Amino acid sequence: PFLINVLKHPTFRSGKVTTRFIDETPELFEYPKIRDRGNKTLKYIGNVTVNGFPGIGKIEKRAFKEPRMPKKIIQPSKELVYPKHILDKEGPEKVSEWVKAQDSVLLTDTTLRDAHQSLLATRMRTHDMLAIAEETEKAIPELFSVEMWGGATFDVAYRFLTEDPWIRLRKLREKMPNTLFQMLFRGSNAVGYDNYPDNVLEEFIRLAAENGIDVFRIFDSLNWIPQMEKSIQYVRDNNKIAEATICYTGDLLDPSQTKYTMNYYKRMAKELEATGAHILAIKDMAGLLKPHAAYRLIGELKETVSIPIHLHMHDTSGNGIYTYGAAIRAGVDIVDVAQSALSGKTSQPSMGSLYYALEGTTHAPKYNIKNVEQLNHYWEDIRKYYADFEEGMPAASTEVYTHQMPGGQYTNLKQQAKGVGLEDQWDDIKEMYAVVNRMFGDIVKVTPSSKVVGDMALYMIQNELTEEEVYEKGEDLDFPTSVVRFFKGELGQPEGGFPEKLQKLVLNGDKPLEKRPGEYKEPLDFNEVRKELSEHLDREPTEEEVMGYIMYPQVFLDYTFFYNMYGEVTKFDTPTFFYGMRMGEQVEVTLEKGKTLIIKLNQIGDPDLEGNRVLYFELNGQGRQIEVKDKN
Ligand code: 3PY
Ligand code: ZN
Repeated sequence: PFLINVLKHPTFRSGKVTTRFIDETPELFEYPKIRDRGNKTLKYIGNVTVNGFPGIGKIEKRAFKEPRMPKKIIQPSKELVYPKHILDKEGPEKVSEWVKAQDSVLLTDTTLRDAHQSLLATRMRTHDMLAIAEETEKAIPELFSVEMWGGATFDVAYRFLTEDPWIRLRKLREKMPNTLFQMLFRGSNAVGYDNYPDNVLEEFIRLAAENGIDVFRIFDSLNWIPQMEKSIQYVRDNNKIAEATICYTGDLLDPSQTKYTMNYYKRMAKELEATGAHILAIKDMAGLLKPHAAYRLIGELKETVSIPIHLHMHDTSGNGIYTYGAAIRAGVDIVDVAQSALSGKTSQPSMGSLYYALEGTTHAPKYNIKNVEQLNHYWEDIRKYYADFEEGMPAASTEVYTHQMPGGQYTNLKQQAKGVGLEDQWDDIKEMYAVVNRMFGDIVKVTPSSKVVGDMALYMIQNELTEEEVYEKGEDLDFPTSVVRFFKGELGQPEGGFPEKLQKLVLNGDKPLEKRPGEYKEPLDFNEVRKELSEHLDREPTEEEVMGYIMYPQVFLDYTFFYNMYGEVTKFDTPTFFYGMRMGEQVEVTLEKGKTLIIKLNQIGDPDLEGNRVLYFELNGQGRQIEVKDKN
């Protein structure tokens, strides 16, 4: 049809074809571009239909209903204050003052980040976030913030979803201009597992701020402040909110606790306040903070620092709401919750449950529960799309108080165990996790230190090693790389130092670092990296692409490879993205306003000798065939 349209055009027939002809009739020449995009789309759908999606394999596509959207959102009063407006007009200190002046507890909604990281292996797609973003801002404008970026989402977006996390950030920002956006930043590990040179942290924070992040929750996986100071300063330099974090571990009220005591937390809180934090976060990444401990911890920290306190926890034990109740009575300023449909278990406690638990009390959060319940219908329906990623625990489990595994790691480590065929030994792995923690000297366990503990636990189970055998055979053991790096000091220094005997065995003659790892690193030459990447891409990369490449070089290159092959797969609805199409089914993919592809799958041919199948589609009414190699 492209050629026919051109041939039939009067100018073409008159023979006066100049470049102006192309300029003045772009619609004729658009066609190959759309055709190319159409082809890529069919290639993707054909491939996922025949071969399934990585990690879940080939599964018959179920019939999903359209997710329910809110029907009637009640608007808030006119006097509502948006902390985002305070930040933009008056700066971060004023936001801290405003937070402290509120009687009611404020909320951060983690649905778009930690909730799906902890329940659905971080697989939530931008498509499903964007569809509810505007409604969320309208329905709960009283939120302190929405956590929607950082942690594992950066890596997973590129690696598994063929999405650019920077685009996710910008698009959500367009839809939610009045809401503070919050990210989880792993201090000197940024959004990776490695230590980066200081100028990389600086550049990452600058770009994140420029693209729309307002609140940076900065933590270190060993609670080592030297690993956080630079990041706090860079956030301040960008006039954004630096939320410096203490990771909570152990049990504050356990009389045998000698390391992570009230004095430890108070000392750390004071130091973080002195580094220039605008807010202090208590990050209970595993969900170990029991109600009475929370009351004591928050009460005493409120006396210790004058910045507001933001509490984060996971509901793994099922005690989350009780702990929040106690923390709120003790005066905590902000707590993290998720939409009910994505709350509980290894995720955050439920926003709706907290509402009713506090109804009528002085500190009850202010928002419209009916609005929230309507949003929750949407999430109830969306969660079904991701059922095949639900690897977590079936219900609350109090074993977390023993193994102390972070909520975000639970599904991950289980996947990792499955990958090496140790799925059936999951109970042993959890026990070994606690043993390894003790061997390491009782460390804070959160990305990336939690991965070190997990890797060692898997290693010991896989090689049938007991604790004693590790000490006996240590010199001949080939410890996992992450364990060697940890004992070398590449993640920084744990409270109380490393256990010497084990460190000697693991390092096998190598000397540990004595200073902050970043101090040994030369600043990165961004120009060099840009040049290198432009050779891979065959074009000039954006600053954000350069940063994606710095964080995850191979993952980023693989992402661009798939992007070039399949195009903007973010435009597909989620069932089509994960499961492809059923025979006879019709789906619509809107590539941009006014450009919708209507796709029907008519037939799948038998494989030829090489295993290739022909898929017969209709694309906007025209027959199209795509050949796909059947890998099954
Ligand atoms: C992350 O670093 O991704 C976490 O969620 C830690 O809790
Ligand atoms: Zn968390």
